[in-house]
Amino acid sequence: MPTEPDSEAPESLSVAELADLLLAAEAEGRELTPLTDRWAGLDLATAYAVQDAALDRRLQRGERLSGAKLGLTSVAKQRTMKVDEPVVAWLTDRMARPAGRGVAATEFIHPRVEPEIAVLLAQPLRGPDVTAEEARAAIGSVMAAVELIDSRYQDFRFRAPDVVADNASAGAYWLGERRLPVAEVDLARLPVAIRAGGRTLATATSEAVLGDPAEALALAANVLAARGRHLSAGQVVLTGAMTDAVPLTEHPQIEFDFGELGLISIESEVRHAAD
Ligand code: OOG
Ligand code: MG
Repeated sequence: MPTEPDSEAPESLSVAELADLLLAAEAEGRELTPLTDRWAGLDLATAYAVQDAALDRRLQRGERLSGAKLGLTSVAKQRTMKVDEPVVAWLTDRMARPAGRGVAATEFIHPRVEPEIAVLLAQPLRGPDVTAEEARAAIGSVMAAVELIDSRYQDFRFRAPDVVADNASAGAYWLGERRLPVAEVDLARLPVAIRAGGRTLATATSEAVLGDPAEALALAANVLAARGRHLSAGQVVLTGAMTDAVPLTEHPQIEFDFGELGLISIESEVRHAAD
């Protein structure tokens, strides 16, 4: 039976209004139902326009663009999230967290953390038609990273356009302190082990990321090119989770051991009202 669209139905919202809706949900820690539940016509191009409009708002309020992230570049993530295409989103300096500093779970709706390989670009990268080889040549150094994702949608339930509009669930990220020149690592064979409470929760290698994180980097440049954007030298790119994400609140401390790239330990703190 057809239902009357209510006054808040996304049909009646512009790209700018959808960006505001998602940013307000983030600021207020409020969950939304997927936009596509009410607006089946929301396509990827419109969703990327919403993502770009939200980035403009972030920059207007003083955040600085620090780079880009990929999402859903591993089979593990695609299966769990039930979205089988990689997506690209923006990172700002506000999301960057200093190494060794804990995180307050109460800052977020339902935070999950996941291991990633991060690259620091020495050269700009402009699509279309960037190959993995060209992408690798643009990398200066390689680092371990942990991303905290915090979908603004209830229960992390979304379709591809929803998650694109929501900046691919970006919440926060930590970079490992050890930076290795790209020539000194085997980019497609970097290991990670996740440990918590004396147990190993998961292990993987960077091959899980589209076969090679350089493929993910090339994909980012090519997806950005479709809307006239590119990656700049000095930017960081998170190439996508190597394993499923771990709910932050299930463990007071989660260790991500990246072998030669070092260890990132995430401690979650309970923040008190007076803080
Ligand atoms: C979407 C973001 C996925 C990744 O690394 O695969 C992502 C999500 O799972 O909420 O950041
Ligand atoms: Mg991620």
